[in-house]
Amino acid sequence: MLGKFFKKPDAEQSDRVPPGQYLTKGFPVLTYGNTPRIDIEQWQLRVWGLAKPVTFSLSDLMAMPQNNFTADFHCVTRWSKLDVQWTGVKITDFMRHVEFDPKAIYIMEHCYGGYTTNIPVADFLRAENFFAHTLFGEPLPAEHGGPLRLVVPHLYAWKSAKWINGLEFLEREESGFWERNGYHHRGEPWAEERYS
Ligand SMILES: Nc1nc2c(c(=O)[nH]1)N[C@H]1C(S)=C(S)[C@@H](COP(=O)(O)O)O[C@H]1N2
Ligand SMILES: [Mo]
Repeated sequence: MLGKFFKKPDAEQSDRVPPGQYLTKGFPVLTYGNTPRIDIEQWQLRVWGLAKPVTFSLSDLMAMPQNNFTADFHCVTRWSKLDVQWTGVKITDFMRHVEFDPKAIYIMEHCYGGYTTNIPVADFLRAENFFAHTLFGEPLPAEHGGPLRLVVPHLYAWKSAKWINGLEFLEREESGFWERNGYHHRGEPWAEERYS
């Protein structure tokens, strides 16, 4: 695991690297299955469940306030990448267009290709979360989730759904793909919430 691409954090960076993680300079691709083929014209992000149903196109997202973000990225398989630069839409701005029932406490994130992952509503609504369409100044490559992915910097990256196409608001916790397969139900890197 250690070697050319992975290194132990130096002192300056170590306070930014959660326990048991190693730094990588590259940006590995971690996908269960294949990169889905997506027609940008047909692309949709749909909201349903305990929320007023609404569908967004990519141009709807592009019409929302755009921001640059710098965020650290922590995969539960122990690689971390610091200072990833993204452009996109803050979840707090996006959520101005969504009305959900206060009884909803969990969200299932749905994706093109069938991947799912869950997140508590409170974790989803955090100010630092965003949808990204640009990575280091270039259109988000398909393998990293283009045209649009979610980024949730404070949780392990399996919560940062690539090719996201749905937010299902739920009254109770349901398991997504990795949660069903033994991963922790929340996934906080600083607490090493890796597996359940
Ligand atoms: N749709 C989808 N999203 C996904 C995944 C996936 O397999 N499918 N893998 C997750 C995992 S485990 C990680 S670490 C990150 C990896 O993102 P990257 O491939 O851009 O590095 O995406 C997350 N989002
Ligand atoms: Mo991951």
